[in-house]
Amino acid sequence: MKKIGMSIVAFAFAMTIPFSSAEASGNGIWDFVGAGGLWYNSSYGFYNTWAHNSWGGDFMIKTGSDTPNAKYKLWESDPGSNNDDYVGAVFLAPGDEYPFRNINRFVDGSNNQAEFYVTANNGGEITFYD
Ligand SMILES: [Ca+2]
Ligand SMILES: [Ca+2]
Repeated sequence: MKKIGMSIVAFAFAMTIPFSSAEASGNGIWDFVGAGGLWYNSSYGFYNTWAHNSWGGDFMIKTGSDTPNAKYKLWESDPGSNNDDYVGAVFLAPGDEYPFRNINRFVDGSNNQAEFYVTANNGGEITFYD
C-alpha cells in the first residue's frame, strides 16, 4: 500500500491594521471611543454625558435601543464656564446613529483634540465613534 502524504501549507498574511489613535480620524473606519449614560445634571436642568475625545474628521453618535426618540445636542468642552462650543443637534430614534462631519474646527487645546459630549432633555445611552 502506497502511503500518500498530505502537506498542509499555511499561508501567513501580513495584515496591516491602522491602530494608533493618532490615525483614528483618518483611517476611514469608525473607531469606538466610548459609551455612557445621559445623566440628569441638576446644575443645568438637563441631561448630559461625559465627554469623549476626537482627533478631528468626523464624529458619530448612536442612541441606545432604549433611548427615546428625541433631540440630541452635541457640544465640545472647553475650560471655564460657558466656554463650550455648540456643534449641532439632531433628532434620533432608538438605535439611530448620526455622523457629524468635518468637526476639525473643534479640535483645540494643548491635547489637540476635541472633547465631545451630548445633552438632551431625557435620559438614555449614547455611544461615541471617532
Ligand atoms: Ca476643547
Ligand atoms: Ca472648543
